[in-house]
Amino acid sequence: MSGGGLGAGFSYQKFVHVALEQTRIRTALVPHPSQEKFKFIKTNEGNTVVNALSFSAPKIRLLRSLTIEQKNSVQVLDFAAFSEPEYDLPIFCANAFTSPARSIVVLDLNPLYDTTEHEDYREKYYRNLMPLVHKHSELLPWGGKITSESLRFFSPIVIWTILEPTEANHQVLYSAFMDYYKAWLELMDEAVQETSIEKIDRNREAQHKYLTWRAEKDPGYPLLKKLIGECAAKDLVRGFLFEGVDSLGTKSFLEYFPEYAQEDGTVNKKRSMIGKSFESRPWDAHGQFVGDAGDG
Ligand code: BLA
Repeated sequence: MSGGGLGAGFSYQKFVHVALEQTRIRTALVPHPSQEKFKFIKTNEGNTVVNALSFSAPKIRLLRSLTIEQKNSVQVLDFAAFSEPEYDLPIFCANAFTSPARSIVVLDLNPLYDTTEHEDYREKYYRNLMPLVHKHSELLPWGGKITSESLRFFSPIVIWTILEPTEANHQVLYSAFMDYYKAWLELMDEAVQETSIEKIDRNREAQHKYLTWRAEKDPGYPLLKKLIGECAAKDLVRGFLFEGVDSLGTKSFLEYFPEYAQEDGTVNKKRSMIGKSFESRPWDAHGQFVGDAGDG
């Protein structure tokens, strides 16, 4: 590859740096045990720098960030925050994959509970956040058809977009990222500890289900495999990115998502059983799910 495209030189390090600064204003971060284990990640490609950071804090079970930088080429951000099961807080999720051709972005406060099924959960967290998506969706428009299964992990304020990797778009994304992250920190600050064991168990299982999904089906996995090898990529996914998948619960992927079962009992490697859909944003301005209006 020659020179690289416009924009592929922009780094996501600043996003992480400022987000951690904002977090430290509100709470005390301590290194998460996974940080030491994944401090040095060796890649198969000399021009690639991988940075992995993880912390916990009161109320926050895991705050972790992974960036991948290839000079003038691919830039990756995977930043997420998971609360302790005593809270039903949404999961902060910022994923960006930038190549010289385009940036693929998901930015959301992923709901712990499906917001179409659980109206109370939608009201509790998203009603007041709808202005965020109104503010940012003009410059960060819906990215078109998407793996249908992903929708249940998205909230009505999700930013799913595909951008040209320009400096201007990098700034737009930075601004949305900070707004969304500050909104999450605000929710975290206000969150009140649940005392009912039943509700805590339910939160833990919901988080485990989410981790189980992403540890198995995340679209970043093939690239990680190519960069660091299959074994190391598996370790990174289960022990760092989606840490908790092996400790928060005991249910298997197929117990949560039986539609992926094959006749021989193994998990279907396809990312989607239903295929892609949702040509346009499937929520209205109030956060009500309207589905795939175009396809009827
Ligand atoms: C593509 N990444 C995508 C797509 C989505 C996401 C929606 C578009 C393809 C699709 O519809 O599936 C991201 N999907 C998510 C997220 C959730 C989800 C965040 O369900 C959360 C619930 N992306 C990364 C990382 C890498 C990466 C860390 O986040 C690389 C290390 C790469 N994402 C990547 C690549 C593509 C992609 C290469 C395009 C190829 C493809 O579509 O498979």
